[in-house]
Parts: sequence; structure tokens; C-alpha cells
Amino acid sequence: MLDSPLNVPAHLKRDLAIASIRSTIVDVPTRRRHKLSSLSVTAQSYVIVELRLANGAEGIGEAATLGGPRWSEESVESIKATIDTYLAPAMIGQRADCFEAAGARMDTAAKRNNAAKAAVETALFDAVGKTLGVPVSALLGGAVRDRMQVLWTLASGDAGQEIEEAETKLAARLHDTFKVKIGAQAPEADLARLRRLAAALQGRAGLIVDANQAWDETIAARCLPVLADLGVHLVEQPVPAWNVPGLARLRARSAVPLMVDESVFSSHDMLAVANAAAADVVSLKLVKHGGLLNTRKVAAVAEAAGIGLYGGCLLESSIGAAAHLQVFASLRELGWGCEHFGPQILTDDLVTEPLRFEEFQVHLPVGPGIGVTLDRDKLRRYARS
Ligand code: MUC
Ligand code: MG
Repeated sequence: MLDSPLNVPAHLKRDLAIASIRSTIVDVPTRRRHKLSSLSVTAQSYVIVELRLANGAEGIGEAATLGGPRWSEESVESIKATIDTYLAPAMIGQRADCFEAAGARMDTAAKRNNAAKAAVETALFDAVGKTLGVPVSALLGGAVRDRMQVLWTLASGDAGQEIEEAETKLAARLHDTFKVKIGAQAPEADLARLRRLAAALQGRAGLIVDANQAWDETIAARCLPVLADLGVHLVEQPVPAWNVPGLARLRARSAVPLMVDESVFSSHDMLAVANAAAADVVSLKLVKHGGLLNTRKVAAVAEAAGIGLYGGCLLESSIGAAAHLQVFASLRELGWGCEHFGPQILTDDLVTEPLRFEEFQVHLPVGPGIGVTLDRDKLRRYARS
């Protein structure tokens, strides 16, 4: 076994072994229906990981999904089975602070299953941070910001409701840039909806859109100039994830920058997108990249190619959001902000101290580990029986 790369006090050093890993599926209702191109949810499902070290420190992590195995191939049921059957047995007894070695062990135990691995790795970082009394951002190179711009997503599909929701967020000075989910209806209906939103919010708010792979290249080529005329700042994943050459052709003609989301899970995907000149921006997410370390690796490839970084989400609760904020805070540039509004769309929070949203920014939680504490009563209340 490797010596710890960290200066761990002698009395803790022998105890950094992982003693137990427990996973629980929770379903937390959302405040309104959230509609994407191919799915809609009224409750968010997560797997919460609780990991205990031999020294008594506890770490938590979260794997988020959206509408079962439909945003990506993982569902809460598959994530829990992967953790309980393969990842936990591979990790019990191992040192918690050998993060790269842990990633390699999990990759040997299971192919892909990135959300499951990210939840376990988050819990490792949280437990080690709590043992050492340092935030996870410090274990990732140190925070370069203590807050960041945070977007809100408009996704009811009803322009009137969306304008009202955006006005409420603007008035409360919570969000002034909005991501609009498109692709659930015909392109002309989405463009009409966006015309209403752009007119109502003109000069007061920024708009980006996410088609979640709904269009083909021909439709995208027709719609992108309209989105540019409406002043849309960024268009996310207009065509299917596999169509990287199509993205490159669209980008060459587009006045509005393009962001990849579902096209980039691994750092190899990021390299392929960069080589194809297929994106201006990438959306970073733990569930796609398989953890905090891999998120930094994808970000490094993007940075090397001059591709901008955006802090993506999968409607995580405060637990998953806090983990993302730790890694986003450690990135030198986060030019497009982040979208960790997830805790605010849930009807309840799973942590004892909610994240701080103010002045259009979300704050990096202060404290050791990921900076939030699991509320065990809430975990019991929302646990699937
Ligand atoms: C996605 O594809 O970006 C993020 C925000 C949201 O509303 O949906 C997600 C997933
Ligand atoms: Mg997206």
C-alpha cells in the first residue's frame, strides 16, 4: 500500500481505512414539473452514499439521475446495485486518501457507471476533508473563488409561467441568467416561446438554451440563426451526443456559441470534441465524468483546447451541489458560471444548513469536507421503502 501523499497526523494515519459504505435511494418532490426534450420529472431521485472511516469520520456523496435511465444510462436502481455489489466491496479496507488509486480500483471493479463512482469518490473526499479539517477544494488544489454565478432553468414549457418565474428570481436577485429547456415541442413552438421570453426579459436577463439532443443537423442549422437574432448567449447540445462532426459543421456557421453536454463524458470524449473543433464550451458534471478528479481532467483538456467551462448540474440536492462547488471553486477559469440551482427546485433540503444563494451567485459552503451535513431525519423521510 502507498504512503499517504498527505501530512496526516500519526494518530489518524492508521485509521484512514474505509470501514463501511452504505447507499440509500431517496425521492424528493420538485416545486413544479421540470420538462426536458425527452422526459419530465415531478420528483428527483438520488442515491446518497454514507461512508465511514475506521477513525470514525463520516463522508457523504450523491449520485443524481433525471427521469430514470433516460438522461444517461444510469438509474438510481442500477447505481445502488453497482455500489452495493461491486464498488463498496472493492473499497472496504482501502485507504481513503489515495484518491487516484481508489479511482483505478473502481474502474477495475466496474466499467463506466460514472454516477455511482462519483458518489463514492465524493464521500471519500468528504471523509478525508473532515478527518483533516480542510475543505475538499483544498485537496483539489485550493479554491480560487468562494462564490460563483448561478443560472436558473426554465423548464415548464409554458412561456407565461416561465416569464413569471424568471421575474420572481430577478426581483429576489437570485438569478439573472436563465437556461431554457427546449426540444419537447416542435422547433417553431419553442422559437415562439423563446421570442416571448426574450421580449419580456430584454436588457434585464441573459438566456441560454438546452435542446438535450432533440434536433437533427438540418433543424439546428435552421434554428441557430433565429436564436442568435434573439440574443441567446449559448446553445447546449442541439444535436445527438454522437453527432460530433455535425456539431463542428454547425459551429463553423453559427453566430451563437455551442456547448457540449451529453457528447462529453470522458476526457477522451473531450479530446475528440476539441480535435473536431465542435464546441465553444463544455458543461462539467460529476455524474458524467465519474468524480471530482476526472472532472478536473476533462476541464484540463478543455482548457488546453481553449474551450470554455460551464458548471453543469443534474438537479442535484445540496449534497451533490456542494461537491460540484468544491471542484468548480478549484478551477482557474469558470467563465460561463454554474447552474447549481437544484436545491432550490426541491420542496425540501437534505442537509442541516442550506447553501447560500444571493446576488445572483451561489457560495462555496464553508467547513471541512464538501461543507454540508446530512440531515438524517430527512434521509429517512425521503428514503424509498
Ligand atoms: C442537462 O441536460 O443539462 C440541467 C439543468 C436542467 O434543467 O436539466 C439538467 C440536465
Ligand atoms: Mg444539458
